Amino acid sequence: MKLLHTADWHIGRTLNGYSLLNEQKHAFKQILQLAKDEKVDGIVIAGDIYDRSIPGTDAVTTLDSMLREINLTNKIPIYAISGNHDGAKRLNYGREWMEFTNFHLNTLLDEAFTPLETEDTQIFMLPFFDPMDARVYYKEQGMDEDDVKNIHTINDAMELVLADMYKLFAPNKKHLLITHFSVTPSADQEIELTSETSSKVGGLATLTASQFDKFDYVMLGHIHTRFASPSENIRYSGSPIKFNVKEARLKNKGKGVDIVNITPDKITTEFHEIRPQTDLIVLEETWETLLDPTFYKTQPTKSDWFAITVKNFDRSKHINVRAQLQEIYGTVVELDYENLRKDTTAKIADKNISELSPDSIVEQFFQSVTGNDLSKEQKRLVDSIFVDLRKED
Ligand SMILES: [Mn+2]
Repeated sequence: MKLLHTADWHIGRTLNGYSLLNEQKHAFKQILQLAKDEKVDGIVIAGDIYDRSIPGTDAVTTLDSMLREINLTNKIPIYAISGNHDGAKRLNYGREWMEFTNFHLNTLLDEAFTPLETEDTQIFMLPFFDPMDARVYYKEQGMDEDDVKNIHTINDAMELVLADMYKLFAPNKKHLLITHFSVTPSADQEIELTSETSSKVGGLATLTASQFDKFDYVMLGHIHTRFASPSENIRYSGSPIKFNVKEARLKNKGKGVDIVNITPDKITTEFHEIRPQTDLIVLEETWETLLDPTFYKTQPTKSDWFAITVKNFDRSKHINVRAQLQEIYGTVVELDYENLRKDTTAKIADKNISELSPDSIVEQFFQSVTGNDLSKEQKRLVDSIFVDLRKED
């Protein structure tokens, strides 16, 4: 069995207000062509298909035509799960009838316990979920109330989920997992090349590779670079395109997808690069250099996008800085000046409230307003409110 592993498409994403749709379409064409050339048995999309839970109409029509082209025009099966950016319930729309064309889509925890079976392989598809989802699920499964309340972290939840999956393992078959989480090589290691998500916050705490070692191969989404892959058999494909300047800065930046070849004796991974249509070029130069023709004539001006930091710059002495740079370079998606309170912007960008679990938002809010931590009783109350809310969802 041969699968193409990709993740984190984030269709509908913008970069400082600039749409990335054309770039995403360009990457998609290469992914589809590769799938056809390699005659794969399926395309795995390991979560964060859309950039947001309520995607814009242009994002919806773009994704629709991509999936149609894979699955209807080219009859290639799709194995997709939702990530933390997707709206699980919305994305679930059409799930049952899409099965008829081998478009397999899991967005809810309870769907993860029915693996897809081929003659020699079981494919488990575990969408992103948080500890609260696990509480709701296990409560519905009739788990003891006290045990349900002991599910606090994603580690607690994952232990239960994986144990239940292992029970379903058919002997003599290969076992694959598709999922969307931060997974590190070992417990004391933190992932530096994170997605926009800090690996330490709330329900998004990291998992460790050893938890998954009963699987023959794990295809991950969530972290946008394949260099964060925790092991040879537990792999991030990374996103097909660069989404921000931080990513463009990374030296080992080639974006792409994996071709995973599963045979009875071994599983091999082959990386295939996806070339950008419009690359994102990061420049950190002085004003004099930036305006010097001998410098900018060596740059892909007017074709690629630029993120520019002007070094040693006294802004008060210049006007229309952006206009001047755009005149030379074309699209300047980000303009920054050296020594201008970089610390504060970094902090704000780190604390993306949508990445926190609901209970930790309440905890942090309470902490910042009162200066005190929630008491045990208060925590219990917050927990039960969220469990009840989730049931109503
Ligand atoms: Mn992502």
